[in-house]
Amino acid sequence: MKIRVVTGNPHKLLEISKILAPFGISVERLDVKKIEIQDDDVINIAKNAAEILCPIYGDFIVVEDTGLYIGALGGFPGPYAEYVYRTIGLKGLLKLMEGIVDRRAVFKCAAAICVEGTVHIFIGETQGYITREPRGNRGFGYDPVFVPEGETLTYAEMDEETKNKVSHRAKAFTALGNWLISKFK
Ligand code: ITT
Ligand code: NA
Repeated sequence: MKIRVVTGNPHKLLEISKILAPFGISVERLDVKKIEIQDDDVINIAKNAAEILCPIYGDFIVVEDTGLYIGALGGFPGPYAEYVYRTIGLKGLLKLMEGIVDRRAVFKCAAAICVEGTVHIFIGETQGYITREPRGNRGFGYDPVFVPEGETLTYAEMDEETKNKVSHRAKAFTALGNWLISKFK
């Protein structure tokens, strides 16, 4: 079985392909524009984009959207994580959080897949906290500043197998993989 993921982020694509490999599902990139509505919830963003693309590109395409919600900042940057990363960056975010003691945050990943003309959503959430300094050089995006609950290393300090066991994306795509396999076995 093969899925095609609508993303411009090669790191994401690689993670998804490693997460789905044990299910015997291969992953390719679908190089098309994903239309993102403005919404606080990544579920609605992924769902809406998939509903636009499914009638055009058909079954087994996947739209993934991820947000980072920081409690002490009222959920900021949430679905605007990409914009914040591109503008103020990790440095700016850490500056914004100077003096904040409660550093809890959650990564939320929504994966929307088209099957038999219908959009199905799978979500994965990982609680954790934002560090005071960036640590580690693996991964991408916010990985150097995010430590998942129960761990001591940032995502960027973990080897990829470990991140792919505990991450928001791992949870969403493991659920998607299980569902696909049970539906089409
Ligand atoms: P596509 O929309 O093309 O898939 P993107 O990188 O823009 O790629 P998102 O909007 O879903 O993806 O991601 C929002 C931001 O969160 C962006 O800056 C990512 O780098 C970051 N991000 C997403 N997943 C992450 C992860 O697992 N670890 C660290 N940062 C992540
Ligand atoms: Na996005």
